[in-house]
Amino acid sequence: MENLKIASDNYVAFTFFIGTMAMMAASVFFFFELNNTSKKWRTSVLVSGLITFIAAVHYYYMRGYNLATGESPTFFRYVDWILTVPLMCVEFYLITKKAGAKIGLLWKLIAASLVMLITGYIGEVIDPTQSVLWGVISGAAYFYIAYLIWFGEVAKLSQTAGPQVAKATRILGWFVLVGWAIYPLGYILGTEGGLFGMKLVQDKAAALHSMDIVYNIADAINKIGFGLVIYALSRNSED
Ligand SMILES: *C/C=C(C)/C=C/C=C(C)/C=C/C1=C(C)CCCC1(C)C
Repeated sequence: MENLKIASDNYVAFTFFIGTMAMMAASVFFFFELNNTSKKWRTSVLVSGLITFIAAVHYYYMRGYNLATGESPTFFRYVDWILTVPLMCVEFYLITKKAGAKIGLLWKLIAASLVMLITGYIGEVIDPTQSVLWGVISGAAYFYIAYLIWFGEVAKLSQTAGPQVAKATRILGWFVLVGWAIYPLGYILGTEGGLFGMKLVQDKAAALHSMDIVYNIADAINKIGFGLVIYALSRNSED
């Protein structure tokens, strides 16, 4: 049992614990607010709740895994991302749907996010000697998503969907551009043979631990904050 107790200086385990609680609380909030949400926005707020709920379940598991093994739960992070990131892409489709977004846009966003995450996993876990190549492919898919949101179809549709949707899309665009950029940075710093790889990182275990803390904080902002922007939109939009 000794190593299943969170030591007061174990910040990795502590942020996994706080992450679990925060994701759970956010899910309860989004689900309970569904009743007071207009029909037009109900699916969007529901998806916000699903994103934090899926994360809560993964965080609960990752917290236990990390305490029991002391290791970084890379595999379950990717499982969590592969379920939640496409759902975040679904949000962009849902909020621009009223302005005429086609189902093709939804598939483009989902496909790009899957390419980004699957190639990232290959580079991080399966084929780390080629991590630069896989990272570049993954990065290209990431920039494609950012492009669609900032300059492409999502941006154009959000302009015709009214000022509230346009504003929300811009804020969510910052989440994608800045909030999501934390993850490729972690990849670059932590992956063996990565751009800086072992040159910059002397102590791989310590690097993975600080990466976990950064990821845990980033996830809370990117998932709960993202959902709250959608929630605010559901309250502010006149129609
Ligand atoms: C809630 C979780 C989120 C928003 C996770 C997002 C993850 C990414 C944007 C990951 C991107 C990556 C690259 C762009 C290149 C290197 C490999 C990844 C998968 C870390």
